[in-house]
Amino acid sequence: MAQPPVAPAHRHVPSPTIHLTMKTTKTLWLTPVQGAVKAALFIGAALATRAALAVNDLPGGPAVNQLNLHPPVTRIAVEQIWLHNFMLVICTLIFVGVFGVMFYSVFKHRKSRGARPANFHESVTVEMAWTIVPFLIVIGMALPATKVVVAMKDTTNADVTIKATGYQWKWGYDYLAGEGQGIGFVSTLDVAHREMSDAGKPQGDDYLLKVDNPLVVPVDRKIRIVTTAADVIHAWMVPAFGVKQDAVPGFVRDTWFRAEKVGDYYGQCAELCGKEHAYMPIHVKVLSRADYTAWVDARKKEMAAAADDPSKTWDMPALVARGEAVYNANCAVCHRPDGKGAGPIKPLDGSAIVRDADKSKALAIVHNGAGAGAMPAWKGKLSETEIAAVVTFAKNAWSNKTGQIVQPAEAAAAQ
Ligand code: HEC
Ligand SMILES: [Cu+2]
Repeated sequence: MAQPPVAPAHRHVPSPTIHLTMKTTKTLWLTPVQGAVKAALFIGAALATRAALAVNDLPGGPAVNQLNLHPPVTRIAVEQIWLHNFMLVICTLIFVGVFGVMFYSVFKHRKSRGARPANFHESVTVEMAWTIVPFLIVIGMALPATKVVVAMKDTTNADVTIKATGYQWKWGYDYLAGEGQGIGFVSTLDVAHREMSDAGKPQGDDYLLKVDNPLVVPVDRKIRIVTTAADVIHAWMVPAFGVKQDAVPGFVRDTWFRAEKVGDYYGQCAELCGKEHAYMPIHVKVLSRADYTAWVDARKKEMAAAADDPSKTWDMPALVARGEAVYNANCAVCHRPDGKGAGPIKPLDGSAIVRDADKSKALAIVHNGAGAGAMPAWKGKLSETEIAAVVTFAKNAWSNKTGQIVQPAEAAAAQ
């Protein structure tokens, strides 16, 4: 598969404001004078826009002038923040200690005061100390960090498993296991936000973070996210959950979270993936368990209705593909994957009934069965769309190249 050129991968998470300024700074590559004028204009404009834009904190997303990490909603995020502070304190103590001793020594023992260098080469005590002390500090940092990393990687016993596929430039979500299994959809940036961006007129607190279909998950349940990508490397990141996992084409990676609070949480693709990297946000909606069940039911009904609308007119490739899946799931046990059948099970490959231009012949057998029940009746067990699909498949598979297509409406009429 030809892949579009990708800029060198480095972690870069644009915030809405950074995105704005990046767009504008492009105009600064001009002559120095022009540049200075433009820069002055730009700063003025930026200040004016700042004043004009009434941006508020986005709960579950970025805050205005945010300095610290996001408020945590999972145990892992809490631990990460603790680790961050813990390391910061250790580093600060070392910094103050080392620079304190250094500056004190430089000042106290300077040459102008007649200091003479001491000689403590090959002091076993000092050498032992400066080997063992840093070693103990590193161990002291590595132990708690390892504990958290191991917990982050433990994706076992998930209640719901969802595959997140990165595309240029959107996310695909497929519920692979657990409540909601079978649900799948694509999540893209809200069109209005795209238009605001094109017009250079950002608005609202969720600018470039609003999607058409948010990922929906239940609260207090372990959600395993399996990441992969269809084109280039992306990364699935939701800071409030303390989750960031690369989505690599041809590979499967996983991560998990257990959100402890109902609400909306936002993230972005966190691996530079091309020109619209900033336009593939992540919106996770955490619902109560009851609301989640209701959402799953509604979504399933919608999907069933969309999938098997008996009045829908299909094209040949789509119907054959659907039919092949139906065949493999229901018919191949008896008629074999190659359509040759075996013993009393008549072959479909080359069958006169299957090839007959009168479509009702094959439809009648599939609807009602044959051979006194040896060939089961499928009416009611498969939808008319599935029956139309599998008959179309049989009519065009193997050596049966009839070119005939059976629409769901024809199958329904033939019952
Ligand atoms: C339990 C085994 C079994 C399964 C499952 C099965 N069939 Fe059959 N099928 C048979 C048998 C046995 C016959 C022959 C019946 C007879 O004696 O006329 C047959 C006959 C047929 C025929 C007529 C072939 C001919 O030339 O007479 C068609 C068409 C057909 N099956 C389609 C299907 C399709 C489509 C499915 C899946 C939706 C399917 N069958 C699933 C056992 C099965
Ligand atoms: Cu991406």
